[in-house]
Formats: sequence, C-alpha cells, structure tokens
Amino acid sequence: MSPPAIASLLFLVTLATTEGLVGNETVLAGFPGLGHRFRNCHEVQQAIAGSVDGVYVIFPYDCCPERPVRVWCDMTTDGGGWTLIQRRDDYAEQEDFFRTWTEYVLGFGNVAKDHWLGLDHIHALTSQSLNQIRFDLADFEGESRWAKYNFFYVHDSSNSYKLEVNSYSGDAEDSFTTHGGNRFSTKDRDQDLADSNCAESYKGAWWYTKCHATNLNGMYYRGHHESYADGINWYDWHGHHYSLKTVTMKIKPKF
Ligand SMILES: [Ca+2]
Repeated sequence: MSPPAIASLLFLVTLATTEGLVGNETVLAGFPGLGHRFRNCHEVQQAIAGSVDGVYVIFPYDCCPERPVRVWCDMTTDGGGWTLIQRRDDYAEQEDFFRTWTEYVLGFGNVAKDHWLGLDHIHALTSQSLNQIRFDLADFEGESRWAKYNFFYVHDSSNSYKLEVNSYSGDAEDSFTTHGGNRFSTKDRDQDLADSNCAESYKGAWWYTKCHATNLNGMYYRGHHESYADGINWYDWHGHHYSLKTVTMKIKPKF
C-alpha cells in the first residue's frame, strides 16, 4: 500500500473512531488513495460485490471531490444501493429533531441510528444525476408502507433548499408531492406559505406549505397523540394524530 493510501486509510479509521461507532456497527470505506471515491451508495454497490447494509464513507461533492461524508447504505431494500438521508426508529434514547436551520443544513445524529444527513449533503447527492427517493414507513401495529418518487431534487442554499419531487408509486398513498416547490423551514427560519410558523407549530423542520401532509422530522410520540400534527405524520396513511414507529428516507440515482 502506498503512503498516500495508508494516510487515507488512517484518516478514515480516525473519522470512524471519533464518531464513536461501537459494537456491531460496521464501518466500511472508500479509500481515496486507491482511487475508489464512491459518490453515493449506488456506486459502492456496483463496485463491491456483496456489499451489505452499513456505514460507508462517500464523496458526494462534485465541486470538492476530497470531501468525505459518512452515510448509511441500504443494500437490500428494492434492489439496494440506497443512500439514507433520514431515519427515525424506536430507540430508547431519541435524537432531538426539533433543531435549528444551521443544524438541518449540516446534519445531525448518528448515521447508524436516527439522523438527518444534512441539506448540503442532500443537495450534493441530488445534483450528481437524476435521483429517486423512497420512504419506508412502519407503525406500532406491525404494518408497513412505502412510497417512491422517480424524481427528487433539493436546490442549494441560495434557493433555500427548495424541493422538487414528482412521479409517485407505492402503497402509502402520496403525502409528499404536495410539498414540492417549497423552501425548507425550521423553527428559526420560517420560509413556509402560512402566516404562522409551521416548524414552530408542528415541532419539526420540513418543506412546509401551509403547513403539511408529511412531518417526518416531527416529535417521536409512539403512535396516537392527542396533539395536532406535531408527530411523525404521514397524513394519507395514519393522519395527523399518529406518530410512526419507523421512517427511512433514502435516495438513489435513477440511471
Ligand atoms: Ca410562515
């Protein structure tokens, strides 16, 4: 192994270690010094036969190809090759999702558990090529649903990470297309279409309209909640008074 390759490997090991990954969680990485700079999980899957679900280091920025980003790759669902951009699940310790603009831009949480990848990373990934997005949802009664959109793009910061989405398929019913064309809003940056502050009212952060049919960054309430529309809601499946158990948002190049 050449000195640059060893340096790269050490860097990635350090990166993984400092993020505190322990136990059974696997860190697999692209090695920059060896020329394997995978831009997304789909490229990892194509390059590494038998690649499994786990944390990988990818290089999604076409502008700055040396910039590494840790992501969770789903290599099993719907053909695999999916890069997670968000996950919620029934963890004993819940990540706080009621966060500020800056935190939503940069991302937060543990990519091996509940996390938001970050709007800059999502913009970079969706700029590489035409991307699709898939939502996998589960409730506390053991039922699950999915929704897929064949086009998903998030604009850059100068356009407030505006959402473009269309072409639904699935069995969850479409609760997301209605959010297309809207800018991202957080409690400290109200860019929605309502007179009120949707993120503040519904304790989340999203491409709010006036306000929402999906609120997947809302409060983790574990099923039915009396409060209105501030849980992890997917309106067309469980309405505005039911907070889902599991959510993943994942993207993959269409071609
Ligand atoms: Ca508003």
